[in-house]
Amino acid sequence: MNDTINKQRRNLLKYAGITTAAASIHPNLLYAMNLGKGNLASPDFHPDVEIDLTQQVHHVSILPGEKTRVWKVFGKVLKGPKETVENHDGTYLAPTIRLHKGQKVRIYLHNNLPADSILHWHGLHVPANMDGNPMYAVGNRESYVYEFEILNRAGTYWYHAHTHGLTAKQVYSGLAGLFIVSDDEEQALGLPRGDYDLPIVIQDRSFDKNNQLSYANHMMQRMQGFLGEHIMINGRPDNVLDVASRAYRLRLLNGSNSRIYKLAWDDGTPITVIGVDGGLLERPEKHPYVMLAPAERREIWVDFSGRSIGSELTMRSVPFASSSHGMMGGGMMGNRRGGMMGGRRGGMMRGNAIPLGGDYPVFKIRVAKKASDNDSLPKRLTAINHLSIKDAVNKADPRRITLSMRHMSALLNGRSYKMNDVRADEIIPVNTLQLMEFDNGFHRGSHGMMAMPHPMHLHGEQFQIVKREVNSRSTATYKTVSKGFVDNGWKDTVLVMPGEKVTLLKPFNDFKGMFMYHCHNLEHEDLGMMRDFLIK
Ligand SMILES: [Cu+2]
Repeated sequence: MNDTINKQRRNLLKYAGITTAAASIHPNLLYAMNLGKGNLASPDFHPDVEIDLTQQVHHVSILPGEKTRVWKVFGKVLKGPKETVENHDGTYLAPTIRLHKGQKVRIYLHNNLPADSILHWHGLHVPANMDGNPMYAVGNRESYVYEFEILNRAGTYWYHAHTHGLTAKQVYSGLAGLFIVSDDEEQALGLPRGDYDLPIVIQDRSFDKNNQLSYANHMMQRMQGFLGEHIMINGRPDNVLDVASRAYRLRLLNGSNSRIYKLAWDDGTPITVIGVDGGLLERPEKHPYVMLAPAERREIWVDFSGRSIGSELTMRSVPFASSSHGMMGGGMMGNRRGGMMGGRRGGMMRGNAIPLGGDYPVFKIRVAKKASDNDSLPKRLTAINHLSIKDAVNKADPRRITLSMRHMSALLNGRSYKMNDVRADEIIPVNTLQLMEFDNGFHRGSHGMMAMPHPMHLHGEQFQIVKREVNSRSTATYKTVSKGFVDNGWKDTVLVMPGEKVTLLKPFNDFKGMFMYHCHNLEHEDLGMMRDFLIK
């Protein structure tokens, strides 16, 4: 057994890029690894559910004509309810995993791809060595065994590749899927179920003339983030969803690499939000539109019972500005698909890429049949334990994380990502509540071509947003998006606009080790806009 553990240790050190000798002078590293779990199944862990996920190259029919080469995750239930894994044929989209709070799950990840890879369970509160840190990437024909208990409340979570320097490309190729958690409280609410509980994964992709996914990787694209030509829903280009004339629960995930959506129903119906990243809100909220940044989720309630059979309703992304002088570059000129080039600020014409902040349809709902029953929207959805600044151990001295972009790099507190490079200000005592700030040019004043929105994600437990502040230079930009933030629930990703500072409260309970924080514009992440916290 010791030999096995030592072998794992050596392998992990190898992935971490350092020698065993060097590790002795990096006590944090060994601390973080919690060795003995991870690569192998533990005999002491008794799973309720066992899942096999195999990643491999696959060819699927997405567009008419030639098949598209994708990186596909195939899921299989080895133990537990068959409905735990739902595979999606004919798309790059990874299987949907459905688990219940309190279940213990073991997931065998088999990597048959011609690259190193590792999966991260986005939004889930799991031990550090189960979190998919890039240091745990496994190579071709290697496996990683995850074992954890579902501690999260019911919600729409997801999972995706988190491989060092390759996250954007791997997610784009198909390594991302939904991870839906239920719990008893949520099940008792009487929200729409089954066919009426509809996940909607929104992504953008570009295809070349042979139907192959195209992902250019030039510096300008990396600085702005990838923007595709087609909006895909659940991995498919046919964005029409047939519904019955009744209430639905729509679970929206923005699984795009960098595209931010400003979603609004085209007939002016307000959007009724019932949940965000970390599950249900206390009560439903109506917004004229909602912002959905990469990695964010919104659960919305929509009742089609008053609509006639055959009627349609379209969810559009409507114009917004994405930089302080970006009213044009941001697409406020009413850019449409295939119309004038947006992204002047990006400086590059990228074929028919839909501009960020443009005006375009995302998906269409068609009321196709009459429903015989309906659900009614509960006035109160759940109780949320509101965190309080007075309970933060650093209430007088928030941890500030500044976001910046310089020539060829994207930085957090002026630093670029490096594996096992924890600095003094990145060490956090376990079981503490921390007051934190993401500062996107709020203090220095936002100007220059590098002022961009950044969807910031913290691994580990969900956090709560305390306040948003914006500097005077950026208020015009800000007004085009501010009614679309839903800041009342539990969050794991927050969109920080140019010139903005977001203050939040984040608990770091239960698990020690390395937990990442990074921009979820995946091109920014791969460009270095990522760091680790060491919880100890
Ligand atoms: Cu970013």
